[in-house]
Amino acid sequence: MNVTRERAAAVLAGNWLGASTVPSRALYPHQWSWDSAFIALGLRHLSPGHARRELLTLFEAQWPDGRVPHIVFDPQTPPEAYFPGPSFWQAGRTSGLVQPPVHARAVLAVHEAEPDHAFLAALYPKLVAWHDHLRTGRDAGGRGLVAIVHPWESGMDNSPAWDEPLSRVPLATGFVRRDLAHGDPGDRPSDDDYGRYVRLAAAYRDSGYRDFGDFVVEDPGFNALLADAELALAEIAEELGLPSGAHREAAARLEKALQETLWEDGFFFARDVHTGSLIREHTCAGLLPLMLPDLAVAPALLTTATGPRFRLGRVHGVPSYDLTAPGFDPARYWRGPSWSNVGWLVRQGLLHHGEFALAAQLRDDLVETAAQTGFAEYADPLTGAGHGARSFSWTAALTVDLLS
Ligand code: 9YW
Repeated sequence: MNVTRERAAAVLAGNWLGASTVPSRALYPHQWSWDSAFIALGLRHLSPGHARRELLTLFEAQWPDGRVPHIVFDPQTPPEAYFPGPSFWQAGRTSGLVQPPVHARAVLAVHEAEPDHAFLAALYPKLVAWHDHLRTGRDAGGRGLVAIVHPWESGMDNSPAWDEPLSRVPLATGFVRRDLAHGDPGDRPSDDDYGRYVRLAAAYRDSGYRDFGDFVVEDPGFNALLADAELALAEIAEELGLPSGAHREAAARLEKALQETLWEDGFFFARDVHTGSLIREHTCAGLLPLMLPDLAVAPALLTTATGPRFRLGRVHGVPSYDLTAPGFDPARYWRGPSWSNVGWLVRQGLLHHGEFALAAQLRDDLVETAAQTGFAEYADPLTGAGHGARSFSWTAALTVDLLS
């Protein structure tokens, strides 16, 4: 077996809790929603049974209203290991936010690695309920797009696109950040960001996890991933001998809404639902619609991806933020560094749009950067240097997938 693949497999084995995987032993010692989907994409090659368990464990924590929580807390882990923990969320053993819906794609991929009808049949209705929850409960703008109510829901916490809507949120005080015990403050969100995250999450919690609050945003990344997930759900339905038309129609509606309402000047921007305006920051979320095979504007989006803002193919991975923006920071979390999950998703998009050479180059770079950084959480796009946690689960899992 390839040495890098073996090392990646060892990272996953070390982060396995028994029925799910932690993103990182020290920094994120519980189960995270979209992490689990990416982790399952790697685990399926090593042990399909573990991959199925990972996803089944996550969906066992699904709420009756269909939402899949962004964190499922591990009861064995001491409460002080992570903030905000269960006592903050007051929602049993989960948080009340969500993360990008990449799960249907992961479920399908796990089934493809080792066909298991019972697994698909168990998860199909849960995935339908999850997507219905987003579609019916989150269309705050009435444009047929899902709105997120917290930066954590985007999976890209301190994206520069959130600065403006977040500036309306007052700062919370009187809490202790646990993340700084495990990371360089220069690699992490700022104290002000954290104060606003906590305030916003507390307000959402106090509304019974129902009301749209101060931060309501249509994110092109989240919506593109939901459209892709509907396409995956259509394939799952077909495998099960069920009608799939409604899923394909849902994907087409999302794609149309993305193009009609978030596309401008060669890019997909987020919309601040409170002001109705687009937030004109070029972040990697705006590249994720490349995942959609029928995307009419793909050639123009590829031009932006390979142009000066992202320099795809000429830097390491996919920068999380515009390389030409004054606020670009190669080390700070979602304000510049390249993340392997985004690289993996963009590579899928390149394959869908016939960019095979660029896809192969991206794949080689993702694998090499992961191996050289000890499977870092994120990397400097200009130098390839690792930042954040090491032995990070999705970096390892997606390396396994790219090498399989
Ligand atoms: C949080 C676990 C998560 C990822 C997110 C990343 C960060 C912090 O860590 O979020 O508390 O949710 O931004 O994408 O899922 O790895």
